[in-house]
Amino acid sequence: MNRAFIALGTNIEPRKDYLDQAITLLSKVDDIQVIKKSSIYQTPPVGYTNQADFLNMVLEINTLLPSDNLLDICQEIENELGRKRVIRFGPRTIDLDILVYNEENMKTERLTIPHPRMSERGFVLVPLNEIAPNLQIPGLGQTVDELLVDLPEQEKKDITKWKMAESEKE
Ligand code: PH2
Ligand code: MG
Ligand code: MG
Repeated sequence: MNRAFIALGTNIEPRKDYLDQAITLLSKVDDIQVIKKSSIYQTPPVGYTNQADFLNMVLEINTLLPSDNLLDICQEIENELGRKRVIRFGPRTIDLDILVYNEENMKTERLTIPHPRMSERGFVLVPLNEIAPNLQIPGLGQTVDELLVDLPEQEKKDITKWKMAESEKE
């Protein structure tokens, strides 16, 4: 069995529905079990800033799939949920990024693991720290908790736990 962490991000409404649907679709894959879910966080856009705030969260999964097949599944779910690739780092219905896969430290044309920008991103480290603070990031020699402590305050100050408004609850 392989252990992996996947980051989810969305900034096109209905954002919460896109997160829920992505988790449902991942759970339906025979060779994937969702083990842990972080809370949902509201986060300011990073990289391309002229766009709406994101909802971000992180999942821990167990899977029998090799990492490149896991990537195929992530991309199929992004396509199924209407992801259009227009602007790099731009608005999206859903983004599914493999952060960590076992102790792998690898780079192919399609996939780099651990995710190359994860250690700079509060919107990844804050939810990941909630479910796996002691996870060692392969190749970095630091745990999630240590990376988060080292992250500049600027990158984490506007990240808040998200709660669904009363009016939106079914
Ligand atoms: N994803 C990006 C670029 N910028 N900013 C936030 N807050 N959350 C994201 O998920 C995100 C982003 C590229 O994948
Ligand atoms: Mg991404
Ligand atoms: Mg992506």
